[in-house]
Amino acid sequence: MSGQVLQSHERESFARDGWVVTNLLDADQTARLRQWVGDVQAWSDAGGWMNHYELTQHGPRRCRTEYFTPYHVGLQQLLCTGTMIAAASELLGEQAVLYKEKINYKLAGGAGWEPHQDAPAYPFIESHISCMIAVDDATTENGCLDVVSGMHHELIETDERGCIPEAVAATLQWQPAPLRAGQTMWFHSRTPHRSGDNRSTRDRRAIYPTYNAAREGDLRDEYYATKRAELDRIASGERVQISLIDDFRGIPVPR
Ligand SMILES: O=C(O)CCC(=O)C(=O)O
Repeated sequence: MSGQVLQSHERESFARDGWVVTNLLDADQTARLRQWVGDVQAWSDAGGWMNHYELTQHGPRRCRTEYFTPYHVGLQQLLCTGTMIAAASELLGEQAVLYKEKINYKLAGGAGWEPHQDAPAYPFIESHISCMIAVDDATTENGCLDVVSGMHHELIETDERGCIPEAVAATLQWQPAPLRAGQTMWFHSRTPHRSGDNRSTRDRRAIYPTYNAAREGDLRDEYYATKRAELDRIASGERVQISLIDDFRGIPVPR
């Protein structure tokens, strides 16, 4: 590893806490990122990408688009080449490859996420890391992530939804992690995290790429084939199911 993308204190923070906030995009790159996410937001449902919706107090809203890199060159290059993949490789300690990607829009009125670790949602890989690239400022009002430091060495027992049981979550030391647009927060697959609803009038869009160790193979197609089949199988209940665990609090849009 050349260690040239991240500074040593950033790598140390990640190793100690299981998460770290980095500044990898400058103002021009951040402006382009916002434009590109706006492009994807304007796509209809007719395409190979996957759009998901939730019912908010303002009506039905798109809550997520995933599997978009095959259809957007700018975002494909951002997530699969250059600084992002180099940083992921440095934190993993070996060459990384993109496993999956999503945009969580969390538009004004959008729902948050229950306390969870990501590892149980990604059954095919052992070594993986994710980041949140803030497209808009993420604040405590519009639903930034809350994280727990130093808990990334163990898998916490899950409840029936695949999330951290309420009684356990209540004992953890949660810390809000607000981000400015363009900042990137890296977090370990076992770092407990959760987020609040967007109680503000401002959208809180963010991109979340997940990378795995290339040594484990390029498992992206396998992941998405399983996910598409699983989401088709699950009849929507009281909440929108957009993950392989039931961590999203969004309300389904009536058909
Ligand atoms: O975007 C958020 O607020 C949280 C997202 C999250 O934890 C997830 O997608 O697993």
